[in-house]
Amino acid sequence: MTAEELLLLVEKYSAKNYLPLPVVLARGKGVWVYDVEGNRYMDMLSSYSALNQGHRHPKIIRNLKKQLDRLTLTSRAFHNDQFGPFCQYLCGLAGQEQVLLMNTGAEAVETAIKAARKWGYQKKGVEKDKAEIIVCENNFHGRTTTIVGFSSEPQYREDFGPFSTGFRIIPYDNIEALQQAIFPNTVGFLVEPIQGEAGVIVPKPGFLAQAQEICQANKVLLMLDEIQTGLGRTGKMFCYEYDNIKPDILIIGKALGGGCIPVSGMLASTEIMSVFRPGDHGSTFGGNPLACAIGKAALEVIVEEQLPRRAFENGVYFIEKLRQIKSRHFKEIRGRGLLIGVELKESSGPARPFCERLMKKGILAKETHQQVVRFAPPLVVSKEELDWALERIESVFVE
Ligand code: IF1
Repeated sequence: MTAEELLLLVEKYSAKNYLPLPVVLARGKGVWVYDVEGNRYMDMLSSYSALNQGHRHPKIIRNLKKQLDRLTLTSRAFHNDQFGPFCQYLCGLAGQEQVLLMNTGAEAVETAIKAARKWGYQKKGVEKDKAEIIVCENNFHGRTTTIVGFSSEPQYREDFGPFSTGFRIIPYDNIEALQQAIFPNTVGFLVEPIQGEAGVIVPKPGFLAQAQEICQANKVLLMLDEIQTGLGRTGKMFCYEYDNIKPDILIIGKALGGGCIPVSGMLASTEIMSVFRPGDHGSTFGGNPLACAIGKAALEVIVEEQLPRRAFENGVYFIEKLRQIKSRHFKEIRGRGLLIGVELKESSGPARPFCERLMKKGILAKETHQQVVRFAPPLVVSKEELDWALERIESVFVE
């Protein structure tokens, strides 16, 4: 089928909950994807950081195919031989005692919310159904009705109410606001180390360390959503490492699935995880043998290919080169590792037309909110490939 014929099917049979760029992809390898006509593009979105290892990484695909020929799904009603080794490897890498495996990021966030509340009632003595969790303005933690209920983005909430109570919104990167938002019923502070969807907002150095101090002093769980920033994206295995801290609850997803299937998890101490008793929580696919086999291979690739260090070094290089581009459209270039946002001036109009022009030059990037173009290539990208991209980025932003 031609791209036009395929797009007609989408028009007719799919909900319009996205406005994709007009490109129909058919193949992918590494940082490159190919449309149905065979045109090549560099993927500078990495499916919102779910492709840190690149498209169809050989080791991940090999492990996937091997597991496909053995066992794919058992449910957690029975054990499977991939589950324990993956949990052990993941906990070791994160320096956490236990993990509860789920599928999507939002599910892992919901799991963390349930854990924090239950911990609050059972371990902190918070009054039943009065637990509060602090979140930040411009947060993005997923699309369930509970999660969008504490979003500050009107579009994510509009006509989806009524919403859950028990959340308090404070400004991001504001320690005083955090201190003032803590009350006896506060059980957790849920926050992204860098706000991705908000436009790659990097907090002041030490923000997380100060937040942890305040949380510890008030017996509040620090719950870090590293679904987008984790697994090497910002130049460290986990973004919180920049502040030399470790969260009480760590939430990961996206690249944990190696660019193949949804794998997510909530990690914490045995003390926190012990609030879950058999039957309290679960999911049909959570911890399935295929997900565990892929998840372990996905992590091994990140470790063996030193993707956090590569993201750090290539990120420094890429941001430096972007800043050398003298574009009248650039307002600010910010980010860490290979999570980079280029904010355009209002006078330049919205970012979307620039993304369409980038597409015509062979680069697939996505705007976030109106004015920011996010550049987040797979972490396996080479300097030569970044140079290839920089040439085309310059040709779009410098007339
Ligand atoms: C969309 C962006 C949006 C996330 C963080 C949890 C989740 C995400 C920090 C939920 C998911 C995705 C979802 C996708 C677009 C993308 C996204 F931030 F990455 F750009 F929307 F804000 N925490 N982010 O980034 O994980 O349930 O999707 O597996 O919903 O449009 P999920």
